[in-house]
Amino acid sequence: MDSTSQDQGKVEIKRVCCFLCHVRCGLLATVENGRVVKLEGDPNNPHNKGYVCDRIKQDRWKDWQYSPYRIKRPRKRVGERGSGQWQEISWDQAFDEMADRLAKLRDKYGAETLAFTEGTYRTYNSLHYKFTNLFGSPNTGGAGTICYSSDMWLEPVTYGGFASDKSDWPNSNCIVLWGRNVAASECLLWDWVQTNRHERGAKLITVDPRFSEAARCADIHLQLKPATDTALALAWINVIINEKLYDEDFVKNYCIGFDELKTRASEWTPERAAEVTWVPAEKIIAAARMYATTKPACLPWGQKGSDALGFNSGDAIRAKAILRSITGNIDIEGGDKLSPPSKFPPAFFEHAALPQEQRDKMIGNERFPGLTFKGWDEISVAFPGFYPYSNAPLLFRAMATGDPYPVKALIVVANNPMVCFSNTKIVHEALKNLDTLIVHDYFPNPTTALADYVLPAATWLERPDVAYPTMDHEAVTFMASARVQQRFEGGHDVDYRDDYEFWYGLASRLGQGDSWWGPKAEGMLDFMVSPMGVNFEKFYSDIKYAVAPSIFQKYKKEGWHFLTPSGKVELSSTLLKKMGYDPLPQYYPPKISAESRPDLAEKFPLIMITGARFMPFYHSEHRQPGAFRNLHPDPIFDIHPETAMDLNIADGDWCWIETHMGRIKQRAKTTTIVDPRVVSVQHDWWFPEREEAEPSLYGLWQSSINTILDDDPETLDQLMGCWQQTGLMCRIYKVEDDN
Ligand SMILES: Nc1nc2c(c(=O)[nH]1)N[C@H]1C(S)=C(S)[C@@H](COP(=O)(O)OP(=O)(O)OC[C@H]3O[C@@H](n4cnc5c(=O)[nH]c(N)nc54)[C@H](O)[C@@H]3O)O[C@H]1N2
Ligand SMILES: Nc1nc2c(c(=O)[nH]1)N[C@H]1C(S)=C(S)[C@@H](COP(=O)(O)OP(=O)(O)OC[C@H]3O[C@@H](n4cnc5c(=O)[nH]c(N)nc54)[C@H](O)[C@@H]3O)O[C@H]1N2
Ligand code: SF4
Ligand SMILES: [Mo]
Repeated sequence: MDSTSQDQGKVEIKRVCCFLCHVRCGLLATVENGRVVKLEGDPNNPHNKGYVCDRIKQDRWKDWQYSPYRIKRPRKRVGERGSGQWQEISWDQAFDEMADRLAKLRDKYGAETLAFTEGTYRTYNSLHYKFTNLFGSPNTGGAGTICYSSDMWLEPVTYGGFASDKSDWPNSNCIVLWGRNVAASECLLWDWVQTNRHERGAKLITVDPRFSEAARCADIHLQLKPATDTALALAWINVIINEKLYDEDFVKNYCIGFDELKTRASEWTPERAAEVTWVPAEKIIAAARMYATTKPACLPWGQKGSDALGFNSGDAIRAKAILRSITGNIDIEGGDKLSPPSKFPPAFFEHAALPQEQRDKMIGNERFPGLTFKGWDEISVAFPGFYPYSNAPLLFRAMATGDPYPVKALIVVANNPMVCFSNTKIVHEALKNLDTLIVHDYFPNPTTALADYVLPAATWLERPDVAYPTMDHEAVTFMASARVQQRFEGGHDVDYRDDYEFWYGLASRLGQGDSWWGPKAEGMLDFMVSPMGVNFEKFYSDIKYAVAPSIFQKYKKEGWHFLTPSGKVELSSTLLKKMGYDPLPQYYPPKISAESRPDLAEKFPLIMITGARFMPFYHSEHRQPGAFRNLHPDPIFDIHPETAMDLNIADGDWCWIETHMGRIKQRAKTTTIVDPRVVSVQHDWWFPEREEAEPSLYGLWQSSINTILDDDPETLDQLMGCWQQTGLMCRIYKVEDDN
């Protein structure tokens, strides 16, 4: 399946999975002489059925895959950290030196001195656990805390499995996009919504402070005040209970804690919620009725209306889980399917290899236990292959200060911490204070700029995979993805390695070799598909796609029970109570808001959303000059025309966006998609065309909103550790003097 020099002169069509976003469409690659010349949707792929978004359709991927900006060979820092002085070295030298440094640090400080961060699960996702567990460190952290993983933990707390990532979009009669705008974030899913609406007439409800692309197609759009989601959800629960719109049979037979829930929800009349959320009471009632009475309905996961809320994140996640439950939409066709416990073999994670005394050292264990080993141990029956996270804000503080112990080494794979985490100043201090920073990526970026070793990653066109979409409506879909692009282009001095080879290279030099599957990813993939009685090559040629059939209403089966402590859906959670937390959701204003910080309210009168997705960028990616950046040369924030007029700001003006942490600048776009009291600021901006060395770091400090967002532990969700990315406070003024 590899495209090698033997392929000279051949034109072939091969199947490959797109990893440009986590939807993961199946593609057909036209390969000429080992080089991909065309990508199009694979019509036989059961997941996307030929669909592709503009990133592929408009050939924009070519300016990414073939970008002259890519890292070509391993580099080692030779000057001061961040000085932009590098020496190119071989992979062997890099592996030898990195392994040597990590081993010495382990001897000096203990294995917990090594940390790892990840981002959007864009590669072989569990290998960092395997490596760090075998190394002896519990400190794997990343963006998951504010993306997905908190839901992956709190939903099982409620119903013993994860359901919001397996909503049955195509078969639902009512889809609720709550803090989700798949029209710009997961385009295939938007295609499912549109097809369903046009062919089956599904209703669409959107809950979004912006009048987003999805909102424009909605039957009911609730334009709420940012970060008041839990109040709104509690009011829906109030309406659904008071009007007896809940599924009485399901609640009676399969749930516990209904009376306590009823008491809590009674505090949240639509009128009270209207004051908090800005949404008129009649609209709250109409939406709650539509959701509860249109069967089946689904309420898929959304990052902004839950994980991004900071202090109130966990409550919002729980409130939505309760909505799915009391309406009886859990695990039914057209509702939110309950995933079975993960069947990934423990060999991918090696969690058992980490001794308890090391687990106990995980940073965040005490303060924000939800996502740490401690929290996962509580729900291990529901989720045996689990995803523990060190809390990132605490992890960076440990790197910066040595408290509670020195964290002196960091490995970063498929993540860009200098751009993606809040409070970049702390991240910067942290990375500057490391002994060893290792980054494996496609492109140089503000994080690689601070590294000791920068390793060039092979793209998903250059690596094989058994890929599975992270957002799907099927129980599980697997697809074979061939390595279609030749890695070593004739005449070009490049030496890319995929993520498996990266981990294996390090692991084998640190005595872990026997626990891995040999030097190439194919060994791991053979192991992965072996339960199907084939090797990877056979899987690619014969099986191609594997879809597990969905089994609905498992709870009706004799002897089956929800994988919660009580065996029922826990509307009031016995586990949260045992852990000392409120067993029911409650609304609290975010810690960074006029309500919580009256001292800042006058100075920072506008409410700020950050990071609403837009095409075709993906987080901090695609800023390199070329077919992506041409569409968005500059960072932009949305502001209502009346507010702009009050502030004497014209469309296109460069403006300062200031918070209590500092200021950045972006260009104003005047638009009525935001309320006059709200602005929406793009995230993750940096400028690959600018200087790499400090203090520039590719112009990072100019426009990246995360440089002026707070991650003070007091402001985080106190169980999950989520930091706040919306409902924030800022002021805006025109840049008059651009010095
Ligand atoms: N203010 C604000 N901040 C946010 C958000 C927000 O809404 N507002 N959103 C947050 C969310 S939800 C997330 S998930 C994070 C994401 O944050 P990040 O994970 O930092 O996301 P990316 O910028 O996509 O960075 C991924 C890096 O991985 C590299 N990469 C991609 N694929 C591979 C691969 O296969 N192998 C290797 N080795 N490298 C690869 C890319 O080149 C890129 O440099 O950002 C968060 N940050
Ligand atoms: N183009 C593009 N696509 C992406 C990404 C990307 O960076 N770019 N990132 C990927 C990743 S990692 C993720 S996690 C997903 C996220 O996917 P989504 O959750 O769909 O992404 P967002 O656009 O961040 O948020 C959705 C909507 O929430 C709204 N919103 C903002 N604040 C609030 C609030 O307080 N409450 C409510 N209810 N809504 C609010 C925003 O206005 C936005 O329209 O997107 C993925 N897809
Ligand atoms: S929607 Fe995502 S996975 Fe599908 S083609 Fe576009 S970028 Fe690739
Ligand atoms: Mo995310």
